[in-house]
Amino acid sequence: MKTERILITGASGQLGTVLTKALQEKYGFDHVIASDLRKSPNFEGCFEVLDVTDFDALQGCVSKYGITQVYHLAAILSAKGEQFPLKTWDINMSTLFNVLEVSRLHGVNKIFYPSSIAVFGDEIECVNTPQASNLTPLTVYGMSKAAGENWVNYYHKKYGMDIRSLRYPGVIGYQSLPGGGTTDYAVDIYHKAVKEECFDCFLEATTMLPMIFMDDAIRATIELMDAPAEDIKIRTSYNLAGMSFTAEQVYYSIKEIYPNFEINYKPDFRQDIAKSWPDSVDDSAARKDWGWKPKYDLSLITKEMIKNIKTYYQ
Ligand code: AKB
Repeated sequence: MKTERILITGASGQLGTVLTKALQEKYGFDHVIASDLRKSPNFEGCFEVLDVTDFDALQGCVSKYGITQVYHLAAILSAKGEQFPLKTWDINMSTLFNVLEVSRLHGVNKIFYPSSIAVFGDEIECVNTPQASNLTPLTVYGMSKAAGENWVNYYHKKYGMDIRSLRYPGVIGYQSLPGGGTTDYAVDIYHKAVKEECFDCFLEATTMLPMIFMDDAIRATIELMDAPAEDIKIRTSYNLAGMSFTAEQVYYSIKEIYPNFEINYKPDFRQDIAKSWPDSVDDSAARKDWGWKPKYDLSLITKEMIKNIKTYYQ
């Protein structure tokens, strides 16, 4: 078997931080090259400062390390993207094109491309949103991911490249902080609870969104990437579900541990983004094709989040 050399873009981000560690454990420290615009302070391993909008810099890195797999996580997310719509489109698309072209030219074996529930808009069945739904996203981030899904499908069909993708729900983890997303509230709320501070929620109490615990999100990514190529029937992107909850439900699950915890609902522009996304998604294709099954529900997440976040503030 050819020795894998894995490049992760956006490795200092919320998912990248944890995925890098998981891939280091799986493939060994020397086989994983983490890259981002900045290195996280406590990072251990091989790191390259890399701006993926720079084709030559990316090409240099892929050829320097003989990269065989790319996990392209670098992107501007939904909420931040609405502040800079054209820049967001430009960055999200140009980084993807660079990854696809450099990978094609250098014979990279496998690529992972994260998509998102943001690809859906308000023209869908919002409960159990089917895999093959109308994609009319209302954010630039969602538009870039819907276009990206079609581009990775195109590169697979035209050049036979093995590119795999998941439509992530909001990811909830204690290991790293999210930034610029609409689902970020569901991580921030746990930090406020542990610090015994009141939480100002930028969504309405009854807004339901699909979410997934970080451990499940990482496991899904690795299981998808490990699956035999012939099992991957969907080459745009798979719906992926963990569980769904409202802001109020996560608040009450935290209150079981911190009875004095308080919340104020102060919806802002992110409420409109959340309203345009599904309440829950149908991930039966992922379950059938490569055996996906989530492990964490809301009460388990709350216990894990609080237990681990507590150690940061002691
Ligand atoms: C966001 O909120 O923008 C992301 C996502 C759901 O893709 N977490």
